[in-house]
Amino acid sequence: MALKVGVIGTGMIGQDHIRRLTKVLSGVEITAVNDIDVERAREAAPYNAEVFDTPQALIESDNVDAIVICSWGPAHEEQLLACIAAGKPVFCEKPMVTSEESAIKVIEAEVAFGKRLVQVGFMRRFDSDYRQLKRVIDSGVVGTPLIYKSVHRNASVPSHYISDMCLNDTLVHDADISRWLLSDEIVGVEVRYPRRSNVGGNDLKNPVIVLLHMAAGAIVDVEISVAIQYGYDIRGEVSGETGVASLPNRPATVVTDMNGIRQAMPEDWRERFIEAYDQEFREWIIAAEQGTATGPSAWDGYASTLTADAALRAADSGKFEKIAMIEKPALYGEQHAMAA
Ligand code: NAD
Ligand code: ISE
Repeated sequence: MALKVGVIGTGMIGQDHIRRLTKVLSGVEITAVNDIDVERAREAAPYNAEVFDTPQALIESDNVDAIVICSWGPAHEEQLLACIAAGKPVFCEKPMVTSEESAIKVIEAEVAFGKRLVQVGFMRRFDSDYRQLKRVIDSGVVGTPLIYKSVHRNASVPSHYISDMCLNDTLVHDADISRWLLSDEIVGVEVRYPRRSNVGGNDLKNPVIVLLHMAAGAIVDVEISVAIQYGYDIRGEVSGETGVASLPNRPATVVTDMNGIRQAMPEDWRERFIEAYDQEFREWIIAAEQGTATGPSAWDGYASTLTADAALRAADSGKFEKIAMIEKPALYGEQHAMAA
């Protein structure tokens, strides 16, 4: 029998996930949708799905086995806690929540429930290129990782995107993938602003360079540029003691014409990570059918929230800002060594 899913938030990514859950993947059926914009929910609702007035009513419906949250970050805490209270598996888009206090509430609720229910939308972990890069790092072929360079370039961002979002919206992907690739925790953050780009409007402090200090001593150098115009450009390269391993260039048709020889870039995250999102949901469905969750956890959501908070502090202070984590509950596996 198909997994009955309710989707909360039917905006840009909500609609994309509805498309993949109805047209790409099997074993799943969307039975319910909700959005504070009721008209948008109605338009996005697949045939036969019920439009609910509130997230709470959707979560509690007997016709919903599992929930996908694609609302705005500040709404996630309440919706996640309601899913955990109902004992239903939930996929929640990043950022999991927007404060340390909220992240701890989610962790405490899940630990009290006694089983993982939450998967956070860090889709890079499901991308085949990142998975291959992790296999290479874990194999030891490049030696102990010393430096990781993470480049995160958006062609443009919407008008509501403000400077802080480079650090509390976009950076969370680089923070999560660095922790995952290096199997380590982030213990401190520095932020530097180079010369400001005049392209893109929004009066943005863009680009920004973030240094993530890992517990074992490696440093991650993140470039975030959100108005580079030419496409969505995501790069990653690890320098180890004895070698270097990088994400490959994505294959793309080579066009030759009077302007030269070139290959197109993906326009945005939907295109670049299309297979990763599909795989993320394949694995979510399998776990949700068993009443649980795998993949990026509430602990990972907590870690990226702490990094975003520290980055915002570092942007203000111009200094190294330390991160202190609570003890990792056994539900989320082993604690990585933390620096003193
Ligand atoms: P969006 O503004 O296009 O859509 C969000 C929708 O949620 C809107 O329709 C809004 O009306 C609805 N909403 C807001 N608060 C709500 C509430 N309390 N209850 C019900 N509905 C509510 O935004 P988006 O770009 O689709 O982003 C949604 C989430 O997905 C954000 O957290 C964002 O960071 C994340 N996101 C993740 C990725 C990724 O690559 N993983 C990409 C884009 C967006
Ligand atoms: C967006 O919300 C995402 O999650 C994208 O993956 C990221 O590249 C972009 O910067 C964010 O705004």
